[in-house]
Amino acid sequence: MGFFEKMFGGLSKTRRNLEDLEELFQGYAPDSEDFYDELEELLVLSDVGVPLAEKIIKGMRKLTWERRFRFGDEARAGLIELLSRQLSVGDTALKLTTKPSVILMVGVNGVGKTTTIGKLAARLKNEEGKKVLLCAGDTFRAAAAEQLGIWAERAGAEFIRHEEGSDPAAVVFDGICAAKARGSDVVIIDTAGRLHNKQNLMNELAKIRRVIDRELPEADVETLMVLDATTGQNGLLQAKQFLETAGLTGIVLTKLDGTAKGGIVFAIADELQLPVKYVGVGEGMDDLIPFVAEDYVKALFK
Ligand SMILES: Nc1nc2c(ncn2[C@@H]2O[C@H](COP(=O)(O)OP(=O)(O)OP(=O)(O)O)[C@@H](O)[C@H]2O)c(=O)[nH]1
Ligand SMILES: [Mg+2]
Repeated sequence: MGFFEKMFGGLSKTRRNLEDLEELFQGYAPDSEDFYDELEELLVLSDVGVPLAEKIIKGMRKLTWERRFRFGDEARAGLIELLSRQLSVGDTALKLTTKPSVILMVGVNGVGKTTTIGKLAARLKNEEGKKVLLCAGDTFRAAAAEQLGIWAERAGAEFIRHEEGSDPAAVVFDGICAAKARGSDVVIIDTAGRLHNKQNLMNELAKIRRVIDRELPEADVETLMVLDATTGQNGLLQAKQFLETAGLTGIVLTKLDGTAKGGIVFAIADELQLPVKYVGVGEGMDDLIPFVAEDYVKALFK
């Protein structure tokens, strides 16, 4: 199955939520206020957020006037264009040019960090021929390192862990040393799910970050925040905190398959000015898709 088909499948719940949109375009009249009201309502329903929905409506009015839309098809294409443009905020590709380079995976509890690392390791190895090392920076629970170890084996990646309760920054230090010694291309660091308002955990994250910067000052570092799409707008608040502490370079949006709130990507781009780099559409190894804005928007429509 191609990426577009997977994305299309993953967005089925959101698309169902937007079904009325098609009807709206069928009965389209450029000067109908109902059209704009209903469009705004649908956008809010799929978790675009009120401020951004209003902005999109404004943009839609402007485009309609500028291009003299008369038919539903024109308006539909205009909306797709507007929404795609909304998602252009930086590079969606991972920048991993140095050897080694680092991916630091952060986010609150249970959003899918460890699973995403497993999927990503498999992708980098199989698609790009990279030598990947997974580093168990989640020392909070022994089970966390075990879970990552299983993914390392599945993905054919190397694996570094310490005992439960040890200092995550020390594991990261070891992971980086091992990567240098073994000639790894990418070190992916798992971290404990931390609540953004737990100051000590956020400090721990900052410490990990300092170790990376000290040991690999020249390295490309991607700090990806994993966001659970089912949490919708709430996730945005979390992301803002992580942005301050960890200096994020992008977002991975997981569990799109389980939600009708796929509109959240627009709010992420708007409020965080960060690119979504991957989306998760299931629990399997292949269920991680590189994010392509235009495909995403097209998959929202039938
Ligand atoms: N449906 C679906 N489930 C997912 C996806 N990504 C992760 N999951 C599931 O979400 C659950 C939590 O995933 P983990 O990877 O353990 O999440 P985590 O962020 O590492 O959790 P903690 O380490 O406890 O903070 C697991 O059951 C995963 O299989 C996704 O894209 N779609
Ligand atoms: Mg985990």
